[in-house]
Amino acid sequence: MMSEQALASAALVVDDDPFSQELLRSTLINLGFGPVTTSGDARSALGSLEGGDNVDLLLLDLHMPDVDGVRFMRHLAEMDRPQPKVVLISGERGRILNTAQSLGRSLGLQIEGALSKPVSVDSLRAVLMAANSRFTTEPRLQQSMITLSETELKAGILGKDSGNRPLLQFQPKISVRSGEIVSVETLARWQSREHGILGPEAFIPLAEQRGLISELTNRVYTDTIDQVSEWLKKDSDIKAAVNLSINSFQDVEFSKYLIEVARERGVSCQQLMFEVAESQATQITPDCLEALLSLRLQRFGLSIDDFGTGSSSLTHLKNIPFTELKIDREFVTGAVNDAGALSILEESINLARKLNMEVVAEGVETREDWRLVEELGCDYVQGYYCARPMDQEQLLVFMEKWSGPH
Ligand code: G
Ligand code: MN
Repeated sequence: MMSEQALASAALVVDDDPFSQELLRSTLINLGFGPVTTSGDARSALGSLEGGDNVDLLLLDLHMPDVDGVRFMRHLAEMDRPQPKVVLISGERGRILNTAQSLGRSLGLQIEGALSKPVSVDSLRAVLMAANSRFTTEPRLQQSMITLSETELKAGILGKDSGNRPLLQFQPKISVRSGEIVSVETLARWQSREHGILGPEAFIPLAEQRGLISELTNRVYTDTIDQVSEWLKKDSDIKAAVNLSINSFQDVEFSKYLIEVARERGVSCQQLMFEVAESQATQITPDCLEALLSLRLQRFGLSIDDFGTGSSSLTHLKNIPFTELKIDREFVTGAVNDAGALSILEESINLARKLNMEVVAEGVETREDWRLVEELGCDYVQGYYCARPMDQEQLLVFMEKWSGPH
């Protein structure tokens, strides 16, 4: 039996098949859950969730006659209540389950995994254990509904309030061949007096809406360069990558600004890299392309981020001077046991090779993940197995201690 206090305890099974309902219920009880309720009727299950029934874990069948699992997820996401963790269940295998998982996550639900019927105690335990270790070991950012106010955002960006301000975290990128730290990705967070450290969803969309995104980007960029320049003074030539929105390049002056700031601060452009999400690759206009090209000519690195989640075509990729491809963690974490993810991972690596780009695997969480991406020929690894995002002081300690993966 798994330790109860570490796991969610109240569970709800929503499945129209009474036999499967009963099987799932006894499996959950076996795993130490309780109370476990079951429902064969999606509408009434939604009603009781809406009514405030306490549910920590929801097992949801994707195929039900009245409201199918996908519509169920949509209703659930719209509810103004604490969300249960969700495990999807289906008679289907592979792709449908994967697509449903991605869809659920894009709706903002906490989808912990997806299982094919018949669900065994072992498979359910594995999904819940993975979820559990993620939840207990990761000091989760507040992924809640918390959003800053416009006043807080402005004051913070302008540096008027030291307890409420943008904050940089860094996640090391490690060379698979040498095991060395070659660079870091800069991740924007928000230090809030009231709520602690907030993730990007709490302030990036707001900054975009209110026209403050370029101030924020500029702040992140200059802080990153200052950081790189400090490392250089300590004889460590670690590179840094900054995430950019393709929208920033609508302003033709933006790339000039990026070049100028690096020059002013005496940091060589080769030390810096920009990451653009693959989902934005289709929005690259001739103006953006020109900007990217001029950055490339200055020898900044250009990376295509979250690869596999967007819908860029080979033509898009071929025409843009990317130097690096970062495979989204969806296709890396646990890929050994997921045929769909594995084939996307392999294909992405082949594509990067053909286009002469270096490849980074994101979301390497275990030794097994590392071994797989090493075997498949990835150049770099980023992920919890080596290092979580950390602040500048923690990074210095990490750089001292790091002696390769074990
Ligand atoms: O979209 P982008 O790849 O820039 O996202 C980076 C985010 O991924 C960071 O917020 C970071 O916390 C998270 N992250 C980094 N490594 C891992 C990992 O190994 N597993 C998981 N689940 N998340 C990770
Ligand atoms: Mn990134």
